[in-house]
Amino acid sequence: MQKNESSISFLEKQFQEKINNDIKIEPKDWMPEAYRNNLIRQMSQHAHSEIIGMQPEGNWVLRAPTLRAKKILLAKIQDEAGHGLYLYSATETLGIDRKEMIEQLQQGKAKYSSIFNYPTLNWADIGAVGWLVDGAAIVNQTMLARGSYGPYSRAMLRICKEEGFHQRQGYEIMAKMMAGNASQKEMAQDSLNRWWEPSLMMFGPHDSESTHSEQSMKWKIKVESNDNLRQRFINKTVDQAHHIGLTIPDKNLTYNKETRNWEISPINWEEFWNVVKGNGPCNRQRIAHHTKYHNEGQWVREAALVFAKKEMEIQ
Ligand code: BYC
Repeated sequence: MQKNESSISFLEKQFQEKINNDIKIEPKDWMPEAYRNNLIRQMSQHAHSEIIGMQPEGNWVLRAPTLRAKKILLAKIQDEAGHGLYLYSATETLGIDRKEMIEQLQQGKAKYSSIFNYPTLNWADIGAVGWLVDGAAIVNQTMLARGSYGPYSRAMLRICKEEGFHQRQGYEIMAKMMAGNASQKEMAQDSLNRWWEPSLMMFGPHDSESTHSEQSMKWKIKVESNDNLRQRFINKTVDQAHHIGLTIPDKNLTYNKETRNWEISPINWEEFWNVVKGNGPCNRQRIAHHTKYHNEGQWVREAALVFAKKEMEIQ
């Protein structure tokens, strides 16, 4: 027993040294169970966010204003599905099955990003999702690409490249509307008013309230804090908004010349936790929709398995 404990502490020490020296942890390497479980939690949440995130955008495919806009939106949503697939595969390398992850999502045991519980009410919202939601995701994921777990960090590299296009297509929609007539401008501003604060919440609670940050940063599952990333996003986005004539919906927004940061009003954390706990405007709708279409796709999964089995028999 004693020997076992000392060999585990030796392995833990070696593991931490690898992390401190920026050597990636790979699936077959030894890792503490808590590291594995923390990664499964975060990566599966991330995968679910990509998949659930297709719903608010899918709502506008049939109503996109031009064929060009429809083609771009379809390609973007398809990219999000791809991100979900890379992330489910990367999470499976930790020893959990995709079926189990999906059950956890549908039973409310696994989370997905709070942002996808808000509705897309008009075309400007598609601009706001690309500009703000993908914009926030890039800031967060560029950091995650430097994380310690090999398959997760490598998935982030490709995902970030694709998110770059997504962010620009969203900003293009907003810029076009801001160059349009009065009602188009009003629609774009109204959309920013509704999506601004929820997009700031994507980065999670303040560092002082974040349960996982301390351990996750020690293990380099995250390499920057929630508040740092949120501030970086605010600084980038405020300038982008002003550039096209949008007003950030915060009467206390001020530029601090010393810190070179845009400072904002306190965030409504009560709303955030309410949404995270399942009581946002669309939480129930999102899970019901996922469950319905997942069940309807059962025959496709069965057919794919039979096909794969037959192919193996032929070889
Ligand atoms: N929403 O200790 P903390 C996309 C939870 S999709 C819900 O700071 P952590 C796109 C947190 O899970 C890409 N829950 O947590 C797709 C924890 O609860 P549990 C979306 C949140 O993990 C389609 C508790 O609060 N990006 O771009 O250290 C169309 C305490 O938090 C949220 C990702 O998924 C939230 N916003 O840090 C368009 C990024 N925030 O788990 C676009 C991957 C916190 O103990 N995730 N919670 O029950 C992360 O980077 C980290 O998990 C977070 C939070 C920074 C979000």
